[in-house]
Amino acid sequence: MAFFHKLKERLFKSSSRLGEGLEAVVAEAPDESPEPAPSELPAPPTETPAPTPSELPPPPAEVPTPPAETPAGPPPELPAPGVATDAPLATRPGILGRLFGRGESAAPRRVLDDAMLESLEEVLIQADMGVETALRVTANLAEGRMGRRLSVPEIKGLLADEVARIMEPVARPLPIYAKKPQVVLVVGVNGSGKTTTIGKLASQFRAAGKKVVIAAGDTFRAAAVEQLQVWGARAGVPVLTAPEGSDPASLAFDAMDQAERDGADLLLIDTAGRLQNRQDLMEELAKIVRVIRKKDASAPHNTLLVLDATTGQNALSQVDIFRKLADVSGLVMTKLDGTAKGGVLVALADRFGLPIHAIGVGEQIDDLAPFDPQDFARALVGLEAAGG
Ligand SMILES: Nc1nc2c(ncn2[C@@H]2O[C@H](COP(=O)(O)OP(=O)(O)O)[C@@H](O)[C@H]2O)c(=O)[nH]1
Ligand SMILES: [Mg+2]
Repeated sequence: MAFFHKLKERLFKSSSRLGEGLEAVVAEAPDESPEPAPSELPAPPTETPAPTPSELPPPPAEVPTPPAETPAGPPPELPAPGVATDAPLATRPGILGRLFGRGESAAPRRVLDDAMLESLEEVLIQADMGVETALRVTANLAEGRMGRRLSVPEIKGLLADEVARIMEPVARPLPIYAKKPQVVLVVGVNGSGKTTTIGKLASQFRAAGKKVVIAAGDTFRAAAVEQLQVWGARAGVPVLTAPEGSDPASLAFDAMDQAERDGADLLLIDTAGRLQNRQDLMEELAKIVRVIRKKDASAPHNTLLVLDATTGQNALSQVDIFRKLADVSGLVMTKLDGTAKGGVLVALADRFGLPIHAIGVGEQIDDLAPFDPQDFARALVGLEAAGG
């Protein structure tokens, strides 16, 4: 849990922006129901009627279609009043149970209607979740809950569930193979955090007892090579360099040699990220791949695309571009600390389904964490860690 607190703290900008947005949405119409109604009671886990009949959509709309995630079987019969028809998420114990169970009824509430849904969408879009994903998340949240009166903590819990559900399938640590050396090619635009991430990865794998070699394949800037040497020294990992302006592919070839000779477990290859000249970059990456395949036809075993969270929606087009340039096998998202754009990671997961291996939350060597969807989702919406 220690890391979660750091993450929560670091993701504070996203969290507070999203949290404030939600408070504002609920405050827009804190209590629309003139008279007390059954739904005033905390936690009715049923499709009980909303405060006033006029606020209900026509009955068929209450159970529009079977939820997408339960395609089996024929469409359900219209439920008898009071019969639970909640989507699976709503029946999850834990978060909701805890929220409802703890006198949260005093919190301001707002009836979930179309206007409120639209406002929620807006808040999610502001958090860089992207229009498509924001619409999907709010639609799932609304499923079976139209007309209910929701508080901010309840909405946060529901949002966190939805976000976690999108993120869970893509949360996978960098796979480690028996293959020696396992070749990891690291790509991404300039400044996205490739070199820093390589330093952090090298340090963590080294600490886990792996033998690591780094190839400073960004030969365009002498500064990039020096930076990597500093990281290598910190991590206690050898860094192979070549003179400024030399061919990165031949460096990669030499690095393969050395990694094989040393019996290294991992070879991390840094690359330049000059997107200004896409054709050059494509040829450069293709040549690196061609050359390392002369040594090992199955290499590179991973192609990591490093994305900078502060670029927001632009990260989506970077994935599109780099998937054309290289066979991207997974993502690392850096700079999630201090950005209000962390929601873009949800959009990425939703749109591409590429594995998210790790996230960067700072510039220090320890500031790279495995991606935990639950913690991320809760931090993003501004909730405490699950279980305390
Ligand atoms: N705050 C923060 N800064 C980062 C993170 N990762 C990298 N950086 C910084 O981003 C800048 C660019 O990183 P660098 O690794 O040189 O990017 P590259 O051009 O892709 O190799 C450097 O100043 C890094 O310290 C992160 O997770 N959080
Ligand atoms: Mg670099």
